[in-house]
Order: sequence, then C-alpha cells, then structure tokens
Amino acid sequence: MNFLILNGPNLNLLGSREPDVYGQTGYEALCRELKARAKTMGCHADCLQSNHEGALIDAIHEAPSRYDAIILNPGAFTHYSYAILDALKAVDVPCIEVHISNVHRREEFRHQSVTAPACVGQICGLGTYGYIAAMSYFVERENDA
Ligand code: CA2
Repeated sequence: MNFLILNGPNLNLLGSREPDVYGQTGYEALCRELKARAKTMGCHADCLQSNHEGALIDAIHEAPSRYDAIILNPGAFTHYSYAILDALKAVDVPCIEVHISNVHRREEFRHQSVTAPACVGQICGLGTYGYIAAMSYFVERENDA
C-alpha cells in the first residue's frame, strides 16, 4: 500500500517544545521512522507537512492518483476547517485522523473534530504510535479483503 502521511500546522515544531504533550521526537525523525515502519509492512509512505490549509487541501485532492490511504493529523485545523472536511469528502481515498495528544484531556475547543466525520476513524492520545497504528489498520484491512 502507498500511504500519504499528512501533518498540519505547527507539527514541524515537534520535539522542539511541549515534549510533555507531543513527545521528544522531531518531525524529520518521525518521518524517517514512519517510512521505515511502512517498509517493514511491505508498504511505502510519503510524509508531507504544511502550515497552510490550501496546501493540505491540494495534497488531499492529488491523493487518489498516488495513494491507497491518507493518515492525517490536521493540527488545529481539526477543530474548525470545513474546507479540509469537504476535501476529504471529495476524494475516494480512506483517511484515518491521528492526534498525538489526548485531545479529550485538553481544552474544550480540542474536543470537537470537524474533520473526523469524513474519516474511517480517529486515533488520539497514543503519541506518535498513532500513525503506526493507522498504517497497521489499513494493512490488516487490506489483507482481510
Ligand atoms: O495532538 C495533536 O496531534 C494535535 O493535532 C496537535 C495540534 C493541536 O492543535 C491539536 O489540538 C491536537 C497542534 C500541533 C502543535 O505542535 C507543536 C509541536 C511542538 C511544539 C509546539 C507545537
């Protein structure tokens, strides 16, 4: 399977601040690890991070020609981007939403995801393992088909 691992605003800062919330792994190291884990599953993963809503939407629009599944951490766009919701609904590529932190233990505004209804499911609070769990789910689902 080919995975698109898409990360939204501020996730390029991983590892540099708030390690208690987001862990100590930097964004580049995370991508290296996720690509290596994809390989052990017999898959390929591309990582893309953007602080810009339109760039994330463009990547979602382009996904059908290249990817079997999207693993998306929309960052704070999770909580208010109807544009990302519409983009996910517009493409026929399954998506799992991942949050590194447990958003339900945090501020009230983080409890709602406007993007999750367009996803197969949502994983939160498992740290960066959430991205691996999402890949693993898609691989097992494919093997069951
Ligand atoms: O828990 C998650 O993965 C979030 O999607 C992260 C977003 C936040 O707005 C969501 O509510 C939950 C924020 C990412 C900010 O990442 C940083 C990483 C290191 C230092 C500063 C910010």
